[in-house]
Amino acid sequence: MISRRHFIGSGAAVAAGSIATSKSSSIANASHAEPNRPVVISTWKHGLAANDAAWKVLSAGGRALDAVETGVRVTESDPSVSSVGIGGWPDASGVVTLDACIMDEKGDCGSVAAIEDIENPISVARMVMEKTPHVMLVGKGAQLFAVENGMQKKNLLTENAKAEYEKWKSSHPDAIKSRTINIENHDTIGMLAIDSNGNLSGACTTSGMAWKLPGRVGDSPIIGAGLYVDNEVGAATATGVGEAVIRAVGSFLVVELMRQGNSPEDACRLATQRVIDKTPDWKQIQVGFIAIDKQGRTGGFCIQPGFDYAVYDEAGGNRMFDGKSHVAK
Ligand code: SD4
Repeated sequence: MISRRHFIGSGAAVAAGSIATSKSSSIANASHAEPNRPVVISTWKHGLAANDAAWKVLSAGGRALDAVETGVRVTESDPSVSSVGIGGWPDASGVVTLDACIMDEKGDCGSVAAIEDIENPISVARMVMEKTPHVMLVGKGAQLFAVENGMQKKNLLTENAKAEYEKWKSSHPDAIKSRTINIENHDTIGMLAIDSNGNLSGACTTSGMAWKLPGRVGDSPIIGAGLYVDNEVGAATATGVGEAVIRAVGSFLVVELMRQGNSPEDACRLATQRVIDKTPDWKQIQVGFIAIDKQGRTGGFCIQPGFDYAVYDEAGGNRMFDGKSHVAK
């Protein structure tokens, strides 16, 4: 099955060297003599509401780490978002499993994967980072850790998500047996922020690909793939088909490209080009990155048109940008 955003049908016009630009991100990318701070950037339209919450923290002089956790919790707790937290579409057996990770200015990080019945996995990821000697907890252990640290278990499968699942299941009765991964549109939230002290942090949280094989984990909780922060250089996060992002160690790659002197947008463009080069069926998938650098410049780039992201800073307020894409609109 082809998804609306991450998988496309055949016949997409490939722009040989041409780039689709429906709206310029030049405001956010204008080079500043003085660093632009604070700034928050996040993936997709649900990023606007998440940015609003993050901005409250940042504009009060708060830490980027608190801003990104606060921001993405809004999306996790919104049952109308079918790709993150409560309301997320389940796996092929009808179970909602969530993945999330967080990384701060010190290079500390925490992550949870395939966690069930916990609405805000980003806060569990933060507790893994702050309260354990580990980076990543998965499945039952992650859930137990969350409950022991005061989080409530809750049914995350909303009536709407259940109805979508039943619709899908009735048209794919052998989906698990045949080990076919049928992937629908899923829009992870990745958020990056720089605070007024110039410190960077990032968070990424998702219910992963809808109808995934039980046990499947994508890029979103993998440090370096779904998210990476280096306080000397910048930060990046990914959305789209996680398998392709993991293979390219995508977010780490974006940060390394910025370290080599590329702007955030150029780094995202070069990293999505790398994904294309390494993915034989790249015309069928969507991958997008967003990035922020130490100067507070932001940018994004994707393979297919249709990816957008939200940026909030003092000069421009909270607004959307269309991600430039390798494939023309
Ligand atoms: C995954 N990267 O699980 C996630 C899905 C996603 O926007 O980003 N959707 O592969």
